Amino acid sequence: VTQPGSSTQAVAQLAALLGADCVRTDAGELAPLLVDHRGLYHGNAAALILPRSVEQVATTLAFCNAHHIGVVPQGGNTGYCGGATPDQSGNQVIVSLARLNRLRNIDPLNYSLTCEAGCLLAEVQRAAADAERLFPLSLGSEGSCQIGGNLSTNAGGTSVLRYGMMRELTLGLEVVLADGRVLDSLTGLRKDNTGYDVKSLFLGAEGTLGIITAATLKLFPAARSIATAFVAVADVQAAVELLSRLRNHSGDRVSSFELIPRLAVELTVQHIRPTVDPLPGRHDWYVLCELTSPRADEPLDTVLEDVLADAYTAGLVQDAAIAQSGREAESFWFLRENIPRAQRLDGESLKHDISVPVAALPQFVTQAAAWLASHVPEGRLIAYGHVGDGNLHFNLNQDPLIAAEKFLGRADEVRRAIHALVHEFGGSFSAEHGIGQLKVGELERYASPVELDLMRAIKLAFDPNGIMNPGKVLKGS
Ligand code: FAD
Ligand code: 2HG
Ligand code: ZN
Repeated sequence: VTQPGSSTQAVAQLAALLGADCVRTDAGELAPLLVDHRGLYHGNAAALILPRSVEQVATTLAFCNAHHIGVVPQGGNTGYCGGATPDQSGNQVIVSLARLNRLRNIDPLNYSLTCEAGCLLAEVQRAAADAERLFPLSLGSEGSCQIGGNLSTNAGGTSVLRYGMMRELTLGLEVVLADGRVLDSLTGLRKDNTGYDVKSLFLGAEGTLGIITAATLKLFPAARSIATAFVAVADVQAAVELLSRLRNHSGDRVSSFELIPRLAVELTVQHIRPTVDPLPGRHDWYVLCELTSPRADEPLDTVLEDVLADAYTAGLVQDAAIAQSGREAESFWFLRENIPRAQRLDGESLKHDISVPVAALPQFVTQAAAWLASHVPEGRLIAYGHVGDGNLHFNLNQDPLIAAEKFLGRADEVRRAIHALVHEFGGSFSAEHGIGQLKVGELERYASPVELDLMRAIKLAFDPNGIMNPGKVLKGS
């Protein structure tokens, strides 16, 4: 938003306000923050701001607002849609939350925890576990993504089925607004009907409305009984039916239910050591399912075995391995969590983070797979993920015999076709990864005019100068 040339002066002023230690311009230090995790976007920045306190975040935003400088909040930079990457002008500043990483309070009786935005998700899970509680959000990137990034993308992952997405796991927020004012809504209240739920607008806003500096999160009783199985299923319909049976017979103890196609197993075994294929034969589809209970004496293995045996008799299940130890369960999860990395090591990918109603998933997969088989010989379908939420990563990997450019050249057409089919099924083209800069056009295409109007009005009310993460989520913002 600033004029070229004025940014050097602005950076010097920011350094004077915050201290030189908080304002970095070294090209080597900035380089990894200027490219997104998937390598889709490359930007530039006038500086990296590394605040140590909420007051320093407020000072930064008040200054940038007064000088119309674009601000790009950045957490762990693991996002999938280029939301944390600045534009190429070199006039924007990145505000990293990495040093705002204190656990402020844990309240076991209230089943809540308050932490700063820069805490890593894995650290928060550990802090909860140390207090014999569970913070259930679980993602493959949990060792490097931050709570602020999870809140801002409304992250999902592998336990949404039981515990919900980040929005449902949040009780309160502390946010610095675009003009530097601080919204302190860090309440641990479970019930609070006092007017509009303003804080909820920052969840999933991808840094376009303000910077989240802290959150109060919901905790649950720790899991004391766990049963995990890697199951070969007849098809996607069988997976959906198995989920329903498991939920019913276990008293809703299913915490994860992930669909995995054969190609995902093969690529992970091929590219990532030490991945082990849990079953001896080859099957088209698998699910990785986990049952958990806070009771130490709940016979979840027996429940799982019984349901799987019945499902085998009914022709839904073809084979299954029930983990005999925590180590074996970890090896099943190692396979699942490494699918994105295996995809990357195997070549180029086209990714579609879609959801449809769970019951419609089998029909959607059948139709979409048939279209791909007849129209896109350059790619191999690798559809996996959170089937219990109706959310699949409906991805394609480059056929090794086809040149990358030829495969990538099909991206727009394939996206168009898949998202059109998702729309027909009443689904979403952005189930859990967000919009960022990658899907701004898709939001324009699929959101209703009323929704877009309201979103623009909210943006204008919260950020009248348009400094917060310009160009992300809303077109022309
Ligand atoms: P970043 O990438 O740094 O930022 C993401 C967005 O949030 C940007 O728009 C940024 O500007 C904004 N932002 C960051 N911090 C703040 C803040 N404090 N205040 C305001 N705005 C902020 N996602 C899922 O939903 N489910 C999954 O299962 C999942 N699995 C993944 C597995 C792997 C291996 C990887 C690499 C990613 C995965 N993701 C998944 C995507 C990603 O990890 C999540 O979206 C995560 O929540 C992003 O957190 P981050 O700290 O890296 O955020
Ligand atoms: C997952 O569920 C992530 O593993 C990443 O959301 C999905 O790479 C992907 O498409
Ligand atoms: Zn996912």
